[in-house]
Amino acid sequence: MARKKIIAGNWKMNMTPSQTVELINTLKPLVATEDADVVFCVPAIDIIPALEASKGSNIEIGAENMYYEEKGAYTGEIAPDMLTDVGVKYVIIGHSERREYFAETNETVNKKVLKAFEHGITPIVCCGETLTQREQGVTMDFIRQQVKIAFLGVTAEQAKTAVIAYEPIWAIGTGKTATTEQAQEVCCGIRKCIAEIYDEATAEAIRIQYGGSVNDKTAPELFAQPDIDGGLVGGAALKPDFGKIVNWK
Ligand code: G2H
Repeated sequence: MARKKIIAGNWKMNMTPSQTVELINTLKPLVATEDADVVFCVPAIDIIPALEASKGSNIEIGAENMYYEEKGAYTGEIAPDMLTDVGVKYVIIGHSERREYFAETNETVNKKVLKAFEHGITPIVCCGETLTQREQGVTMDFIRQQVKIAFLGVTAEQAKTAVIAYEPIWAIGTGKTATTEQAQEVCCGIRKCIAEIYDEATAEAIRIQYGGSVNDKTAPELFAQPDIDGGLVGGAALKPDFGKIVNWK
């Protein structure tokens, strides 16, 4: 069965709650489609206004992060059932900015992925290499390690529903998109890695996004690749052009 595309916005640390309502009202008619799942991953404080504003539309709301414990003395963190209680369906896990600025590791990513599945939240698991790693020819070794650790203890049935976002760090917010060939090659490599961990059926089912300076010009070619099932979009998800990205065909 053909995989349905999934196009997600990663708002990062942008948009106040009132700006959230305004932006969703603007984007709602522009992102309407039945061809793709459309997810807006927003800052924690924007989740409730985003859910309210997106009612009656095809937009699903996701979080940008989540903690791997149920509750307790973890000042500043968001628990999984806080997300599910209000209707959050997706959570970005292990974005390179979380890894770089907030000391997330492959091990904490794995704990969060397991916890998300335990609560029925679909994780969007991020991976991607630095420029140095690419130049040294170790891109796939590095990403395979990220993916293998992220999915430790995850069942094949769970993995089939997961989303992986391949985001080369050198392409994030830099305006440098990976070439279509580079993005397809790595997404194909990730799918092979999933086949090795699980089986062909799981590899065929899992959705793999490309992320890193995606815009309405680059999206059509990227999303037409056989192993690229959509995108994780940062800067361009905050503009009306996101509608063109979602309706890329
Ligand atoms: C990569 C991406 C969204 P941008 O981080 O996750 O952001 O499209 O701004 O590079």
